[in-house]
Amino acid sequence: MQRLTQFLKHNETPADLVELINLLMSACKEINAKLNDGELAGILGATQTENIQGETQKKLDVISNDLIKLTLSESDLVRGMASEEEDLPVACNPEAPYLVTFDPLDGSSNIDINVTVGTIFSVLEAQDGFDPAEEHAYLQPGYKQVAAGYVLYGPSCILCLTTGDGVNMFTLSHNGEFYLTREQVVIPESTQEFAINMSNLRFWDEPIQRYVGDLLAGEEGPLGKRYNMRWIASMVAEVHRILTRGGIFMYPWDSREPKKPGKLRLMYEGNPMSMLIEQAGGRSINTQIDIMNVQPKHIHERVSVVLGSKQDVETVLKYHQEASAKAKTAEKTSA
Ligand code: P6P
Repeated sequence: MQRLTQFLKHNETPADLVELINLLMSACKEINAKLNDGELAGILGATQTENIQGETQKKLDVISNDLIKLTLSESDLVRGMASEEEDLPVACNPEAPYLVTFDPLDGSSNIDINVTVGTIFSVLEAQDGFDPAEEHAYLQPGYKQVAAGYVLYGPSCILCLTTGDGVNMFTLSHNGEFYLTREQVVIPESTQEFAINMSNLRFWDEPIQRYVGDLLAGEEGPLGKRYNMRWIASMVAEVHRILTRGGIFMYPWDSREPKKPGKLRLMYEGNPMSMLIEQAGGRSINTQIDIMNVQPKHIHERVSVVLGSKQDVETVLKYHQEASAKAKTAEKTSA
């Protein structure tokens, strides 16, 4: 079995990127160990604080964030970092080559019920002339990422990684090494499994309501097949399922907070997951364009997400295009 570092070197990954990925993994292994201790470590439950997202922070959100922040800030590879749990970017080494954005513990509402959570990370090249303490340094579209991945803290601890040459998965062994367990992952073109939080149905835009209605119509409906549904409320787990057996995941805009394009964050959820999905042959859109083509305006900016098996995502895109065309025609008629 090939170890992570051996695999990356064999695939001619730049040496400093290999070192950065290993640094990130050292922090994630510590997070994994703390999660495994669960109640015994007395670190479950919520803090008294809220993050910039307006979410009450779990103790492990803060612990995971601090672990990654400490590990990266000591490195001469990281010029700065932006975290879901940090209001502002954190400047590190001004000469370093990389920027890192991350969600230290995605799905943390699942921790207290012992359900899968994960760390999501995205690596960008630092641009000279931009202060890494300012958010502008990070506002690069997703196609600029040099690496992206997640560490899934589930029944096993799995690193899913892309450095732009396909998607590979590595499982953590008791000896502390990540071993290659799935190489060049490919998502099936079409699926029979969808993931969306159905409790928001009445708040969705018409094209999403139409698409989900067609999914539920099954064999007799326009999509002509029966679908199954999953919702884990942990994006890392949903994406891992899609990379493993196909599917479509949706967290679209809804009218509960109409000024926000969606619930999920572009820089450290949408973009890294989109790079993985697209590198595995899937598609990832914000219902209008590919998420990795979105020009970020803020580090905590949100994005509508529809990702997974290419054919199914493109059906959602088609429904949105049809709705826009219909609205334009109606506008002309009423003018
Ligand atoms: P809801 C977790 O909080 C998260 O950011 C994603 O991991 C997950 O897909 C989504 O929110 C769940 O949201 O509204 O179903 O609780």
